[in-house]
Amino acid sequence: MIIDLIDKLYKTNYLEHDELVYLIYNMDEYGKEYLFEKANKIRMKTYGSKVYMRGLIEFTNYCKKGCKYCGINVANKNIERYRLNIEEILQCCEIGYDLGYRTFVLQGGEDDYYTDEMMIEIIKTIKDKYLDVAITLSIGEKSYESYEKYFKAGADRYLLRHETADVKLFKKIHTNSYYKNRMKCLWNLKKIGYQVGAGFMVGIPSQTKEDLAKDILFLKELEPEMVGIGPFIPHKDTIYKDEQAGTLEDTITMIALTRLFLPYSLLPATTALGTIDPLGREKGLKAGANVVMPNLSPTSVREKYSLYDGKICTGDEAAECRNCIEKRIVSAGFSVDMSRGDHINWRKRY
Ligand code: MET
Repeated sequence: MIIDLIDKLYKTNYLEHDELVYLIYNMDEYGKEYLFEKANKIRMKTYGSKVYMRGLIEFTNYCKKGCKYCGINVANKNIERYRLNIEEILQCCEIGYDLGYRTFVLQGGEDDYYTDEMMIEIIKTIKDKYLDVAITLSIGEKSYESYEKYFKAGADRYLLRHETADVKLFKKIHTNSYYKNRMKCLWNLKKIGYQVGAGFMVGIPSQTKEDLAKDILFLKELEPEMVGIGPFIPHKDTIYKDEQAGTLEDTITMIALTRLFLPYSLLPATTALGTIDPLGREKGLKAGANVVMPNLSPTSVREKYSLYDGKICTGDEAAECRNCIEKRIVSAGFSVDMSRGDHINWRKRY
């Protein structure tokens, strides 16, 4: 029965809610092997064996939000806060560009120190200097107007994980962030013309299989160009410090299902996946992922960007990160692609 469902999903890129819940509930070892094989096959048809590289710049760990699972939430007094200025951000880009990166992901907490004018200056300066790079922003919930200004300044993509598509669970794990607004932001980003990244955590305390089915069906409706799926990992300074992390198996099962629902999506094998298992990212790639996001942040701040415990690569220089991940990609049977790596159906706007 589950094999039939996987075959149906492979053929039609869709399952009804009840079918998907049934599939997740009844997934066994054999079913997973079959699912990963199918997900890999679809990825081979759409993007081939290429793995797209994104250089991640974590430019501020100040945040006004109180996401209860997150190590840099506003209530955490135990971490040292930092901000990179425009020169420091540009320096990360320079190192990254020389290493071959053509996408820079500017990520940070929700930090009003960076006004729209400052963000626009940062975006414009990078785009003026490097004509062939894409800029991805990941700076949380903003107004339509702000998103539009960043887009006009040259930002190409925006990552805003929905975290969970279940409104009750969303409410439970956030304080001053609201499901409705998060969703509105995602639809606004699409409307403006960004390549949009949504995504969710797997293994959030009290999350059910129905919740996970909702996540995937929400993605199918939104049709984002990118989907970040990672395990929940507890952080020592949060109320979830003693909770279990999400598992590798559950996370890669969700990646594979997402690949089958959204064949053309760009799916990262996340750093969090590499944190819960030494070969987590490789296993993610084999289950249908096709993006990795090595860190370009200065090593002096990496420890401080502690979203969850045990984060890997905090000691590595950017060049080391590039080499290490390249070896891993190749050893898993894939090839590194350093181009901008836009979504396959994306039309250039210039
Ligand atoms: N603060 C942003 C968000 O809420 C970026 C990720 S959190 C470090 O989406």
